[in-house]
Amino acid sequence: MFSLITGCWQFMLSKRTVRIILLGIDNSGKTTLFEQLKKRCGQKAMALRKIPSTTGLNIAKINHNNLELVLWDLGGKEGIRDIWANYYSESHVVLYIIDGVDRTRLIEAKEVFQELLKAEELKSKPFHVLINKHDQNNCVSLGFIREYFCLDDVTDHEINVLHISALTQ
Ligand SMILES: Nc1nc2c(ncn2[C@@H]2O[C@H](COP(=O)(O)OP(=O)(O)OP(=O)(O)O)[C@@H](O)[C@H]2O)c(=O)[nH]1
Ligand SMILES: [Mg+2]
Repeated sequence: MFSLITGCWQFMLSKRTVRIILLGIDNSGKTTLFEQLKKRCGQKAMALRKIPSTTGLNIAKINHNNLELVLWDLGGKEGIRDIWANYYSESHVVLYIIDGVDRTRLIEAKEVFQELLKAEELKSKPFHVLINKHDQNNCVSLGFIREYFCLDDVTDHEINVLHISALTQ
């Protein structure tokens, strides 16, 4: 999973600090991924199965190959999403997390994603769409999300889509 961060090579080669913003609707697994990344980098992390819903922002700084990675994990509940826009202009890379198991909320995840694509401050920044909870055997396929989110129609962002399991990998 760490490769999804180190995959942002273009930015890493050109900057000393890379700011990565984790977005997605609540319960998609953003904070689990955030804590897992901290743990993988030797930092103190919360017990993964005891993470409460995020009410604001979690920040971590990770040093990797002489680079400073700044992770911003934002709360995804509907009433909190208004604060997201405060972080767009300073961010370099967007990780958009989807719960790949909860089909009842895919439409909401899609609508929120489409709003992000319209944000001027995120224009031309790379998006990594991470279909989380791939440890569950009913997780949706890459092809389904690519089609359902109309990812092939997006022309003004570099978009990568991949499965992850924030909890177990
Ligand atoms: N099976 C499975 N469950 C996961 C995975 N990642 C997260 N979860 C569970 O999903 C639930 C929500 O995880 P969070 O990381 O709190 O989700 P969030 O996106 O940060 O939610 P908000 O802070 O409310 O926006 C928790 O019960 C996690 O244990 C995963 O890879 N697999
Ligand atoms: Mg959270």
